[in-house]
Amino acid sequence: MAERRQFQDERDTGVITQSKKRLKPPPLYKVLLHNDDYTTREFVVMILQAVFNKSETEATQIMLHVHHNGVGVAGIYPYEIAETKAEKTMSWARKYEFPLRCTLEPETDE
Ligand code: TYC
Repeated sequence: MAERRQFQDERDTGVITQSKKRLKPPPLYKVLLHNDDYTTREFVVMILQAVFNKSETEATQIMLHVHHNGVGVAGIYPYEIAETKAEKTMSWARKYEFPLRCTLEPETDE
């Protein structure tokens, strides 16, 4: 019992020390949506709402930005979340046979 307690205490101390020393904000990635001539505007707006949790107004603004500028930011997240959202987007697009492209770009403070 005493041994187990000691182990527990040591482990807890280790964790606290580690987080104090090493906890840094995770590097962030932009999820970019690319324009094309075939994916419908409605589909892009749906993706922005369903995958990137945007309101209809915000989703429409982002879609139009991509339509006019060729590329735009759907959202900014830690790597694994960005990757999952990009995969979900491409998987939906493939299912509906749209050529919509979604890529990641490291976020750098400008
Ligand atoms: N250009 C498409 C059209 O006119 C709409 C579109 C917007 C497609 C954004 C892709 O990422 C995109 N139907």
